[in-house]
Amino acid sequence: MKITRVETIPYSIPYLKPLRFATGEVTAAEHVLVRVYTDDGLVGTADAPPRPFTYGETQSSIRSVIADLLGPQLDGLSPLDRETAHARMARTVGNPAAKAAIDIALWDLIGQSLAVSVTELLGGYTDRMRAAHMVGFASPGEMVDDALRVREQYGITTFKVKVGRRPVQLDVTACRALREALGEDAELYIDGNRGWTAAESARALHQLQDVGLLLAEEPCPADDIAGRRWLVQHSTIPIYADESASRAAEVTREILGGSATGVSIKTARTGFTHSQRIHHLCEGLGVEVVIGNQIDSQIGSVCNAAFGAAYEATSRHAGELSNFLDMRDDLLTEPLIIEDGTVLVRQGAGLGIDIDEDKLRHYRHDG
Ligand code: MUC
Ligand code: MG
Repeated sequence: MKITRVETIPYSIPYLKPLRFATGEVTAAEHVLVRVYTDDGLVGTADAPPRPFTYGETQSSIRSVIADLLGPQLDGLSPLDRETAHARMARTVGNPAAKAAIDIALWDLIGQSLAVSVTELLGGYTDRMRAAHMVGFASPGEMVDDALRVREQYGITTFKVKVGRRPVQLDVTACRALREALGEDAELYIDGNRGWTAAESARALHQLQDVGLLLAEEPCPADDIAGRRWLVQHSTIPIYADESASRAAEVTREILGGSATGVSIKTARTGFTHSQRIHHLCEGLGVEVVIGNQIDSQIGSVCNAAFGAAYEATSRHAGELSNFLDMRDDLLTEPLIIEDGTVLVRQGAGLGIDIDEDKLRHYRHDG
């Protein structure tokens, strides 16, 4: 089986309500559907969500880099030639979502050709993931309503609360209100998207001590090196690296440099191949991991669940798998279901997904 072509389809699906956080907001899923075609008729599929505020990519940059550089480099390779594909793609720096989507589509092809799921290919640990829901900026009352609705409708009991870049007191009030409304059994953690300074983080974490947070993700910039190390040394709550550790080398740097105690893994930026390397690296370093969310569609969430379920370490914590619930629609023929706070891994070969072509025609905007 040889790769013949990579297609990129930009589409836009509005959100029911915007997701707001310290570095920006998302009001529509303006993603790129990536399809890798082969000479024997199989097609690998993936979704690339551009996040300019985190990695600098846009819908058009993802399309261009695939059309001009990454796509042609795959011509004639077998989907199994992943090391060659990655060595060639590595000649281009950056562009994590574009590269991750290609990688995911290759694994989808391998799974389809062998008639096994990606989870089985990767590690096959379990067939399910507990889901965590990300609660964006709003008034504390609205954030509580959002969490209670998600718990009631989907059985989710783990929540990541967005904080940072607004008055610390407002974030503290929101976290307290969530703990009070959700009770002691709910799991709560925060994500600052680099929105606080190290000192603000320390003050907020001190005030939040009785809220019982699992962890604090990217509270202040990892580039503020001394401040961040100081925070990690003094915090009683584990500090997780998200956007500061999006490559294996960054994971090593942040962990060995004392700037983080745990790592968020997101298939939307490291695909399956590099997510696997980060997982193994963290296992070797003795560092805990959590499956994060790049504000993914159902396709992206299927990928995160497929990866998370493959390993013991990634399935131990709830993974962030539910933010597609805020999208008005999606592209899968068979929607992703969250029940009792759990996502089941797709049974089909590869990713086990089919795209609804009518919906794609409706939401695509490439003329
Ligand atoms: C997250 O965990 O930070 C917000 C920005 C981004 O790149 O991903 C989201 C969620
Ligand atoms: Mg984050």
